[in-house]
Amino acid sequence: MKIKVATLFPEMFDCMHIGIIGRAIENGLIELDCVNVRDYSKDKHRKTDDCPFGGGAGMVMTVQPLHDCVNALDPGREYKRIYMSPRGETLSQKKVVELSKEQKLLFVCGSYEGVDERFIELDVDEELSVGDYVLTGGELPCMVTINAIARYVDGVLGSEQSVEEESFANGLLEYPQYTRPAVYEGLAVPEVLLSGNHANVNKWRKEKQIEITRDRRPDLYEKIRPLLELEEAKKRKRKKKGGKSDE
Ligand code: 4G4
Repeated sequence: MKIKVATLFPEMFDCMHIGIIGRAIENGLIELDCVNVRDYSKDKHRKTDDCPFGGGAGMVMTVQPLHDCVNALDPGREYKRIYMSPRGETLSQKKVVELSKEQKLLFVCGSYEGVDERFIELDVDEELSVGDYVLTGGELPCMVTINAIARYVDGVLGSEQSVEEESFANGLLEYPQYTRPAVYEGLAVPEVLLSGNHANVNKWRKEKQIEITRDRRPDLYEKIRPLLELEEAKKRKRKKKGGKSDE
């Protein structure tokens, strides 16, 4: 997957070369190219902002450097162009999976009070937000989005780590995890996890997922409830027929 980023702070993206995403870049699974919008300013002082028409506080990024930058990076309009903005569509796991299917993504990070609206009109395919809060720039939201997408690129996660089994894949929050030691400060790991009975382990984990989701995220629980009720009904039917349960 090819990813380009237009930003006034390309150095912020140095941290993308650490850890799992860093390894994916090293292995050529992801190509990340971060470019300074300022390099495209035609102003003699390399200015990239100006005061807003109509007045008001703060500065607005001017259209010329952004337009020239994006069209130098993607002259053939081959990239899906995404502008990080608090008024964009909220990023969800569904949206992450959708974006992970693209071959070419170009992110634009705004600073100050945002960008001249004509840039969005001319050069942006979609506006994307990482949540209902305001940051000083689009860089952190962009990195959050790239990180979430990269996990779905083939080969990025090790074979043991799977994106299928995790939280949100089945609409439920994660079950509690434990590792050695079996007792710490008097706190023991739940018995069933040491039993070696995989069917019982899976049953316990699913029950915990449901309990945690119901308690912490009633909104998610209500969405998944019809599915859970369907599963319960199927289980009852199987029991009646005397068939083998999968749990
Ligand atoms: C566009 C318009 C994204 C970009 C205004 C960007 C939060 C998010 C910015 C601004 C951002 C988000 C400066 C308010 C840059 N903040 N929620 N800031 N502001 O995804």
